[in-house]
Amino acid sequence: MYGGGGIVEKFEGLKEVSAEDPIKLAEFEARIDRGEKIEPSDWMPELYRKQLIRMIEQHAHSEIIGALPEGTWITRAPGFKRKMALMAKVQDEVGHAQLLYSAAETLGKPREQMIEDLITGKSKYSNIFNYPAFTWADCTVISWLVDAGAIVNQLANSRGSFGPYCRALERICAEESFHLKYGHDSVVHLATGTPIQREMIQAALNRWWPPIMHFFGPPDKMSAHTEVLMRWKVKMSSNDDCRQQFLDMYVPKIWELGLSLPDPNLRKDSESGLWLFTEPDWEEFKRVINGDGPCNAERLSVRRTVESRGKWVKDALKRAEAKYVRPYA
Ligand code: FAQ
Repeated sequence: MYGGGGIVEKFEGLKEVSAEDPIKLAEFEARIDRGEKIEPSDWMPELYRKQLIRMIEQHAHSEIIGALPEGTWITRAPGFKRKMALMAKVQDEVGHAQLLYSAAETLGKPREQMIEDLITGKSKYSNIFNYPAFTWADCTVISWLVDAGAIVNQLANSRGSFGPYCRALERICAEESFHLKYGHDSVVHLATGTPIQREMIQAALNRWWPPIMHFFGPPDKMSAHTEVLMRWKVKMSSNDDCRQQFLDMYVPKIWELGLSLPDPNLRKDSESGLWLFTEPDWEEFKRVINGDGPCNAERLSVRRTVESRGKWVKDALKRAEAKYVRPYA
């Protein structure tokens, strides 16, 4: 389907590394090999800095944009307990963005610039949040399976090399595990409920499965950045490995609930131990991550509105001389 072509041009950045001081580079790589953490004030190759900024920034954007599909369900969540839990979850996601923006800032890119790059469409964020959550069941699938996918990726990377990112990920994973339990409970409730509830959760799974398969990124052979990110232990597990781990952990749980997945070829190969599946539509993935998914325009427009409405707060906070204000009344 994709005939060996890449999602982006194959990454040429490793050439840049040869311009670095070879002694410092060797020391840096030896530290990484020994499993030491690299801190913001330590020497690092420019490419390591650039790659980390790209990845952590995209991750931060994914968290605030990721709060939107579920956020729209807070007012419509079925019952007080679900509403409370969903509200807490959405707040957590926004908190994760704060942690991640702070981690990316330690590498020298100001937060204002990151937000600007998000709302002007220059920076990417996760494909998955460009799809609509039509029903409450869509919302529960996000809470369970998108959080599950996020944990697979982030637990691995929390053991990586860059201190601030790893520390942020450790905290994020702890919170995501609460989201996962909440999401699982919500899905089980629907899957063991009335025929209409079962139908609703099945339809949601059918809708979300293709973007979930895309979520882990393109296959390793098409991935532009995996090689360098794994060499420097930023990524601790490749896209294919994360996808396999997710399938291994969650497909049996989905099937146990009597639900099906919209891929007739999905099965575990007994010889290799690997999951076999129909190749996802990587052309669709490419369109979505480049701005042309069902909800990209809406998601960015919400963020632009929020930025312009909240500007007066930011401006006020920046005015050190306005420490004391006279109340109007
Ligand atoms: N979506 O060479 P690779 C969450 C891009 S957090 C969009 O393989 P890499 C929490 C990639 O950027 C979810 N773009 O890239 C939550 C690159 O484009 P570029 C986010 C994608 O970096 C739950 C190009 O394709 N998680 O869900 C995607 O080695 C529920 C080539 O790809 C993170 O960000 C994608 N899925 O591997 C919140 C974790 N995949 O930059 C609310 C940190 C690839 O050259 C509710 N990030 N691309 O223009 C990572 O682990 C990695 O960056 C990957 C991609 C694995 C996402």
